[in-house]
Amino acid sequence: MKTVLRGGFVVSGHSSRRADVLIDGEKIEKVGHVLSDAPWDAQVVDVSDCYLFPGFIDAHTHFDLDVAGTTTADDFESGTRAAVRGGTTTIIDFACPNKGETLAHGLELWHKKADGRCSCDYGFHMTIDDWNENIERELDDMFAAGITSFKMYLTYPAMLLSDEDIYRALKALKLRGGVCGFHCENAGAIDARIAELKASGRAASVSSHPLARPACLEAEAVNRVLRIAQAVDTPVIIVHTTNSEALFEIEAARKRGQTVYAETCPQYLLLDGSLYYDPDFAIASSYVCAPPLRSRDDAAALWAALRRGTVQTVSTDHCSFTLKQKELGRDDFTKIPGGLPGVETRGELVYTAGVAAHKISLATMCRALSENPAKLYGLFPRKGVIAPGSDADIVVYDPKANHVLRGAELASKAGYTPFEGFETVGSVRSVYLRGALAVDGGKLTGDVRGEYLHREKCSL
Ligand code: DUC
Ligand code: ZN
Repeated sequence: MKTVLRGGFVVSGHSSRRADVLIDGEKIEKVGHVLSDAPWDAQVVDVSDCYLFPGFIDAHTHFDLDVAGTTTADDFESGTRAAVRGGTTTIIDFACPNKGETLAHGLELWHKKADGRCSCDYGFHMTIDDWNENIERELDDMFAAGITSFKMYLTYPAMLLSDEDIYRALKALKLRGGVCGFHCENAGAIDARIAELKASGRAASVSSHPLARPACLEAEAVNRVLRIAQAVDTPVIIVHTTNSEALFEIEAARKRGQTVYAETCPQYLLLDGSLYYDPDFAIASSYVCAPPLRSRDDAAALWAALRRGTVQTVSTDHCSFTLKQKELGRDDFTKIPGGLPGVETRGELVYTAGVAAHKISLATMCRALSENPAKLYGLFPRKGVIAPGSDADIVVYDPKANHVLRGAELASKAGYTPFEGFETVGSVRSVYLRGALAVDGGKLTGDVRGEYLHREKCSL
């Protein structure tokens, strides 16, 4: 079955141009003036005045994850339904074995959680939260299983690695051509500040959360990881970058010749830390995530960094909890499960606050949401571009179909959105996943299945 998307603007990482797209089965066959090449029975879909983006890739999700004695509201079923509804045709989730478990066990567990349940294509990064010779040996199996990217944490006792282990793990990854993302926050100083805040009677206050985790302690951890990476002489990825001090460290490393990739998320671009001071616990706690939301100046610095390419990707860190789950921390801010829903709203938020507000170009949005994650995580050119031979993963974005975001109307099981009442410029009209219509008129068709993606090495 062939389909022609007729009359839209095809967006790429460097330009956008009016062109038709001919889809044959799961693949894109031609981009340009294609009607003369299409068979008489091809389905012609009018997408005039819409932007056609390569399917968005969200390289940072946490579905079906146990956190702080509870489990995320979204599993792979609801999480990927939410994803595809928002134009995300590929997610990469973090497989997460516990300390003491093998990577193979973590991978098997994540396949059990995801396989047969996904509405978009999916892959896994592997979390390294322990380091020894056995884990090093297992890395080869991970590459054979299509896992070429990893993650390490500089915070959280359950995940934390020592500088020595980070150094050794980075060396082992370098040998194999893997890339690693880092959650950068200084664990020890944060623990000390939590103890101080509790001792001063601020345990029940949500505003203690950002006070415990200031920007400088993120920047310290960014600097430490980058210096360790410098010693190993290997590229690294700084995930969910939130502030200008961290950006300063990233740019300093680039100036001395290091390859550093940086990610940020819509919540750090659009929201700010004043939300933690809302007197209503339900509202304030709904924004708790780590690292926390920062200042408006930091958000402005992130937009500028995205513009000049210091930040290359915008993912979501989707890690959703209901407001009831956030209640777990009513008396102790450290027990509020950390994380925000976001996988469903990223495209519309970045288009509205970025492109329509003239902060970034369409091409920059395309690079940050599609092309760069595809290259960074070994999916390009199968994903991340609308070109002959690529998967027909296409977002049809109607820039005139404004609407208001309402948590109650979203597919995520979080039941709320941190962007409640936000007026979008335009919306995701339809989404094709490998040529099949997954979203039609903003609604899930329900009959498209995602596949596991065996990823290659980084090509960014
Ligand atoms: N931060 C969060 O807020 N949630 C999940 C993991 C993380 O790093
Ligand atoms: Zn995360």
